Amino acid sequence: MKILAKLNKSMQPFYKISVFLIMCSFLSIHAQERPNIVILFADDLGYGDLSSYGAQDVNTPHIDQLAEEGLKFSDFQVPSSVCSPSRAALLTGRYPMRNGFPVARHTGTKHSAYGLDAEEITIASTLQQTGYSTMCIGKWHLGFMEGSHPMDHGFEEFFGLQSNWNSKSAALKKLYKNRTVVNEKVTYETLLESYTDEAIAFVKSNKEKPFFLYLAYNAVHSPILPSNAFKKSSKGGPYGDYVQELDHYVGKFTNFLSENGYDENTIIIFLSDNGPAICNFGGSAGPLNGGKYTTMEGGFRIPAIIKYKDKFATGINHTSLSSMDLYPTIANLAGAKVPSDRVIDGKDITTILETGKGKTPHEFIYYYNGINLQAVRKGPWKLHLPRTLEDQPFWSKKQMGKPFNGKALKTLPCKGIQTLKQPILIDLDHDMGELKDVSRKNPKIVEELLKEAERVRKELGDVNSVGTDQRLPPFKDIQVKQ
Ligand SMILES: [Ca+2]
Repeated sequence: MKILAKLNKSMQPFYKISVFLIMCSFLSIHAQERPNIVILFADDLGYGDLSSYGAQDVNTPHIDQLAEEGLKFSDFQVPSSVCSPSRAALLTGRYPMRNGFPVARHTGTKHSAYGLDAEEITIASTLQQTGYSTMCIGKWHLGFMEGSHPMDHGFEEFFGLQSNWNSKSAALKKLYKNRTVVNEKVTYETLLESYTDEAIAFVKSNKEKPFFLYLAYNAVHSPILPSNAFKKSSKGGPYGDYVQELDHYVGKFTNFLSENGYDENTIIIFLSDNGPAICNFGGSAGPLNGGKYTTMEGGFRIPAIIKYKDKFATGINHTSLSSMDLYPTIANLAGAKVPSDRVIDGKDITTILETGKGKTPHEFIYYYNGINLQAVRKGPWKLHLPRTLEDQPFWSKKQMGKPFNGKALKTLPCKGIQTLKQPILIDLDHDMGELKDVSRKNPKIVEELLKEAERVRKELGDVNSVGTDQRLPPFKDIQVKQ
């Protein structure tokens, strides 16, 4: 027995090394099986702002190439037409009314405790727990206090700004690496390049584990300040130049992935967080009406491209999908599970991505402006609901142009339909510009959508009611700025 014990003891290091090598081998194989995931999130980029989406005054060859090599979507929706709620929804897979982030965050004292709730679970948290390296680069805009910081929501690393860069705010010019300021007054025009270089460095540093990169570019949100190399590069003025600069850096990153053998095992997702700020800074929603700050299609329908070489379908896809679908889909592809203790509004669309076919998984789509439910959609039918100016969030309080006159929506103000006395029905299959009310010819559809509006109000809330599954922000008068 003594000899056996001695032998066993002498063999122990070999056993340990063997077990370690087997584990390494398993992890390596496992890492190869699970795809890397990259979300390239543009800011305020409109449905008509890319040449692959019909823009005439810009040239965006790199994003267009992604569209050529991947799936390009014609009806990809975000559940808010302003920055913060759209970001919160993408990361949690939940409507902003459900996840507690229905209005855009600003830096005033009213919003000092307003951040992505610590109880919310993000794509990054889920992937981190299943063995992914996770990084957030760029604009966060979901609160920077403890519990809301990107590193409190599953991102192992962060490089970027807490919100929108602003020349008049000391806090909004600080560039962070994780929780530390690395540049007190970062020059705005350097951000796109810095973010791209940081993204490449992150990928290079991850040899063993699969990675999840959320790269939230600040372009083409205001200020519209393209760097010198891109000034006058387009026919679209500074805005077009800025779009082209964004395209250049998307290309620098995607080319890096292709040239270094990452394509076969990396899913690249490109999309915008909301429609263009056409009232203020320009941009184009193409054939759609309205833009940022509105519940018109121009605010909610955004350019979106998904590429997974040889594994996903290619071409144009017309299915109604949502940015909230990304969470459960990515979780599925990564072999992870979404939480079962809460409603996830997004659906797993893996099969649609693989085949390029399939019906929308969303029976209804809800359009909230702040906490005001303004439209409900089923298939091609979109019912705009009655609303007053008082119902609007702070960014839509001021009347723009003439109110809707009840006859024809020929010249909508860039802020969409701000007031409405009677519901109007749009057939998006034949009228994606939302110009013609067809409610009189389709009373049953109107009735069904009104009924669904009442139902969802009870669940997610509205201006004058709190829903049964609505997380309330930590301040009163949610839609009032100060
Ligand atoms: Ca935005």
